[in-house]
Amino acid sequence: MWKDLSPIGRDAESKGYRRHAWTPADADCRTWFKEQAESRGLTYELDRNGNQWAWLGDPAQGDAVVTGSHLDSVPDGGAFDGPLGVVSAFAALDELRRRGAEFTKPLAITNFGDEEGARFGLACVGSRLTAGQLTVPAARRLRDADGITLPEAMENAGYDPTAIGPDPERLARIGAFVELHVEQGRALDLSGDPVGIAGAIWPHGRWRFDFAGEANHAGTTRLVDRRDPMLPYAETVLAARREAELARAVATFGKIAVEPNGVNAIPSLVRGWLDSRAADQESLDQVVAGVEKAAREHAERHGVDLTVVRESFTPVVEFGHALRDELAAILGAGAGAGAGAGAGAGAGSGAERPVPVLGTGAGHDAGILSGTIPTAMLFVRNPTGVSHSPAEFAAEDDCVAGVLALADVLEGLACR
Ligand code: HGY
Ligand code: MN
Ligand code: MN
Ligand code: MN
Repeated sequence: MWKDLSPIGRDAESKGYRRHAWTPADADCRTWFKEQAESRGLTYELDRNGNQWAWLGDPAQGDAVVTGSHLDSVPDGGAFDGPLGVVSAFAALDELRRRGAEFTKPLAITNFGDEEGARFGLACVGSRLTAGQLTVPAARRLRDADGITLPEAMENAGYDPTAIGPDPERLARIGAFVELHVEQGRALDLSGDPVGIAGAIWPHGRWRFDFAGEANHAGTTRLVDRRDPMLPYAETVLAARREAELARAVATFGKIAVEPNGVNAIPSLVRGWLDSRAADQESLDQVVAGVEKAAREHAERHGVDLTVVRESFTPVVEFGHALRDELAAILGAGAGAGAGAGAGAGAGSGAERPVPVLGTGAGHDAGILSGTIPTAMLFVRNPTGVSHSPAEFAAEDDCVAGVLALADVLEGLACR
């Protein structure tokens, strides 16, 4: 499975993945998903928001157990962020069939569309639309760097965008959603565990800072006559780092757009996007307020106008304790690398201690859906701790431990 998926959308030079929503690489991933589903005799379904589902059993029965993740990536993303959860879902089903497990509830495997928001700037579009956390007018206004709207991109990719919108009936038929994901940090590497359970997702958001100055000739304009927006932008990037350190949070200006973007032209506009996250809302508010205050002071000093727009925000996600505790009970101490039915419990890393529960600063579809249905997450050790980069990694043994743990969880939730 992995070898069929891994070449799709991989840049030969950077070795990173460029599987952006509704592009040919995304289409190839979707074809791969459909083939995996149909080759297992699962019922393939595409929902109104372009999310893919592979069903075992009749969804109308209700109380379905669903597992999966996303196949899209950030620019030059890693191989595991998203795909590990989808591949592990199919592999866990194969394992349960090997065990002879008898399903008492419907099971679905999913690929949620546009989780990374790399093309339109908003993360988790597929799950937000489904959960009613993104209105249809707002979704229709999403535009990529070339001015193509989300509906146009869906249509160009052969999908009908006219039906996008909330899907409460679908969610009402789901009893639990469990997403397996590569850890985007080193907590499991430090604790020596192959698998962990998600505790909470930090509150996080994206803010756009528009610094509007005055375009002019780079060579003939005296320094005193300039209203150069690049200067307050640069000072704001440094201020963001300081504010994050003070609040024990994180803040990143990872994306910038400059107009007219000419080497020999002082910019008229510098647009920077801030991604900030913190363990609690108060700290996050402190960072953003501090960055905005600094940005306004620097902009004023350089005679530059500033507009700040909050483009997206996800409040803290505390994964429901009931499902999380059920996972912990199913997995017992040391999930994962065992062999055989229910082997997750007690087998695995050999260290007889509860499966660790981790917080994360990364957003996920499971986080978006947790407002509507019980959701939980499993993390698989990433010894590099790096993510959103080709350096992202998970060792094969740990991926197998993740599959066995997921199989144990699905068996505990959906089988006799
Ligand atoms: O940005 C995130 O946290 C996620 O990877 N979309
Ligand atoms: Mn990601
Ligand atoms: Mn992800
Ligand atoms: Mn000239």
